[in-house]
Amino acid sequence: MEDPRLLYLYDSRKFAGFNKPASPFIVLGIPMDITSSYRPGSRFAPSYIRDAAQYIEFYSIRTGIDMGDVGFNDVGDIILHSSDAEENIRRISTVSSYFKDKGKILISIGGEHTITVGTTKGLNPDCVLSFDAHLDLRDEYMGYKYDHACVMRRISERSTRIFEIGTRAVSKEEIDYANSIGIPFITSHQVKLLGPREVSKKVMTHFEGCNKIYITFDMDSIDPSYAPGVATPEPEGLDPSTILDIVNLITDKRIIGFDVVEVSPPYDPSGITTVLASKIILETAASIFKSLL
Ligand SMILES: [Mn+2]
Repeated sequence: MEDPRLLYLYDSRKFAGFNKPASPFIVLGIPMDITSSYRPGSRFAPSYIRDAAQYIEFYSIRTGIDMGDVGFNDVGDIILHSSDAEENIRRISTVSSYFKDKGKILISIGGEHTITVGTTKGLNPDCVLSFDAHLDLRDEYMGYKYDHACVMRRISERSTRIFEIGTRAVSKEEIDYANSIGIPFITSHQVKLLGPREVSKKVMTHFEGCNKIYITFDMDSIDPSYAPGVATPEPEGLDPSTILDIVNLITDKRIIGFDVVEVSPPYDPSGITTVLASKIILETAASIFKSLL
């Protein structure tokens, strides 16, 4: 009998056209777009990113891995409620837990950043690495606890160990909270001064003893000159090569999943942000696959 958790899935176009059940990688679209405060449209990102992936090379020079051989198993999109964020987090968690039980590595394409509250609930990592311009550590935003500005706060409440990279847009309350419970963050400016090797060392030290690591890529961590089509653009961001270098240095067998969130295709008329999002998915998957060999 089919697992009832799969009832929340509906079929979609495939990531770069891949449909390879034997692949260790599941691709899951999560087009949730309810709490975006500035530039909505992330509900369209899963299909745009899947489409853009079709037109880039699958061979990763960084890792020597041909993702064309490894492939992806794209299982479609989650059926979401149009206004109930908490119900959606429950559904996202339910579907994610199914693929965790199958021993797969879950690649989720958002949607707004709030989806990460659901994927991490379902996958239950003990450590989370977040690339983001924002700390997302607000207790609530506009009176609401399940919001894209509160993502890492909700995750931190499960005693998950967190590390944030690319920080440059924060509130005093968030910095106080991060310091009080010990969430290290490296600003985009510090990343530039330190370089990928030193940054990755700090992450690995903080994640010592972790068994299951999850990575979330908020595309607004990247400078708007490279990634203009995001819900909340923030100047002075990271460059894509630096992010991928850091990922390549920290990736090992402990990675159980990652997501790419906050792309807003209506604000990405050139398509450059969706191409970059699909490139990040390909390169990160290649790094993870290499660590499994
Ligand atoms: Mn953000």
